[in-house]
Amino acid sequence: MMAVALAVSDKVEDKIRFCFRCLDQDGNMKLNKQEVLYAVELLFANRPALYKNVSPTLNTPDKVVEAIFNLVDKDKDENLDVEELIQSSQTEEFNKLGLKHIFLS
Ligand SMILES: [Ca+2]
Ligand SMILES: [Ca+2]
Repeated sequence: MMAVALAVSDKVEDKIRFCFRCLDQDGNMKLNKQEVLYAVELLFANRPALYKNVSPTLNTPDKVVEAIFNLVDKDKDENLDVEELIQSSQTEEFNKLGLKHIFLS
């Protein structure tokens, strides 16, 4: 069982690292709010159903970006790094904010 769990978590980590690089437009290994907003706006455009039933606090891309930074940006430097994302991927909120669809699809 241990081996299975490790294999799965490696895969999640690989996917996050891959998507992170795609979204990191200036290649500085950090995602700023603009880069995350771009991803969230794409998600809103492509998967409108995803946000249809969410609370009013998450019904615009800007609000989702704020919520993502509150969750993921542990050191509050206004940038998301890949380790912060991998840590956050274990949480329920990660799925709720659509991060799963951004980084794990
Ligand atoms: Ca960047
Ligand atoms: Ca940070």
